[in-house]
Amino acid sequence: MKITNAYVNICSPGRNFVTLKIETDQGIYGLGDGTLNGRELAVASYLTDHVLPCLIGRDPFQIEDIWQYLYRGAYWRRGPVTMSAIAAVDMALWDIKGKALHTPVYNLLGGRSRQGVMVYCHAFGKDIHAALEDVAKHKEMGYRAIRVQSGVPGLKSTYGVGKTTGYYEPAERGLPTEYEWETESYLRSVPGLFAKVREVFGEEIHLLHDCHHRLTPIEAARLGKELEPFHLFWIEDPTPAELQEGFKLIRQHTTTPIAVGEVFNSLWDAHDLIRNQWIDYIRATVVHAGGLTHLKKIADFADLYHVKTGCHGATDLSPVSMAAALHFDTAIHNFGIQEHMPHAAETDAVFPHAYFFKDGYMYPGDKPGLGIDFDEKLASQYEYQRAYLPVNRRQDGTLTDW
Ligand code: GCO
Ligand code: MG
Repeated sequence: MKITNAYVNICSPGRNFVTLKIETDQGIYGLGDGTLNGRELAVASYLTDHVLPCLIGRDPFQIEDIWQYLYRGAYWRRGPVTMSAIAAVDMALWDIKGKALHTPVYNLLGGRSRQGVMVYCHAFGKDIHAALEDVAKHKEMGYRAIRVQSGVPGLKSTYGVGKTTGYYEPAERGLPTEYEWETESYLRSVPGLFAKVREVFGEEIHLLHDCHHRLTPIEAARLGKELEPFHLFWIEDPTPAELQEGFKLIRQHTTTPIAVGEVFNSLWDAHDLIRNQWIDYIRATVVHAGGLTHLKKIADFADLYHVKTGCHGATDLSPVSMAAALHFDTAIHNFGIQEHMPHAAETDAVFPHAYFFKDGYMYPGDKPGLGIDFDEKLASQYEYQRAYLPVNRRQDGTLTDW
């Protein structure tokens, strides 16, 4: 089999997505996701201008060799743009191989390790009362694990809390919006939120919380310690992770489990975190961390150190990535949990898919390959529109992590 053609589509059914299609001489095609929220066109150009010309004529079954060719062969390594582009190619090649062999991708990754993939959803509210109502709603929908975020007294907006109920989408069209931030008010409000959630909903439900890179290690240590009585499944991204040893300090002070990795793009971003057992869950994703080929290596390395996976699954990962993540989650042994933020109806219509949600679990479906398709005609009705993630400033005007 040979690759005969490959092209990138950028569309915006509800939000922007970068989709790669690779075609072969046997009529089989594969799909990959290269969406990098707020920087979509950079990945599209990296693919179109630099990667795709090198693919024509290659055997799509040689996934490892093509991965190494694109990674080592570029000389310049890593980075979110490069690794998202490589991921898009990698996903499409696994999709092609599955279709050619008439088997779902989870079979190529080792076969089923479990029946269903436990997912966590997002509940939020402008205050504790509204957040509790949203938790009740999501529990009713069947979720067994719920991430809870609430507005912080004194702040006009905060991460994870949508303007309307039910749907949270951080990227906005136009230039970046500015959010405001004050750590002390946040730290004062979070323990009260979880005390209340446990009081109302009991111990059975798994609870998660995303700090979205906003704390210093010692502040995160304080939060982790104060949340211990409420037995969270994890706190996520407690502190920016460029300094991996920052997590040592958090670890020394708290037994609240720690998850990190949605902005990572290679194993090297998590190498010290994993081998020192400073984290419990690695959240790298198939699209931003070099595709299934590299994510499998991250998971296998993490497995040696009792670290489980918890793949990022926000709406800025297209349904192609969600499909790939679910095959991965079904196959690997050290799966922990999968994030699930349902896409808008327009997105689902453009990407018909075999995966589905039932009673707190998701399933990749049994179609050959990734079990995902792309309706290019429908996609052409949704033109790309520039959109950015917000930026964040403290109340005195200092720019801080969003
Ligand atoms: C999450 C994430 C997202 C990111 C978004 C950025 O845990 O789901 O933190 O909400 O902010 O994916 O593009
Ligand atoms: Mg997050």
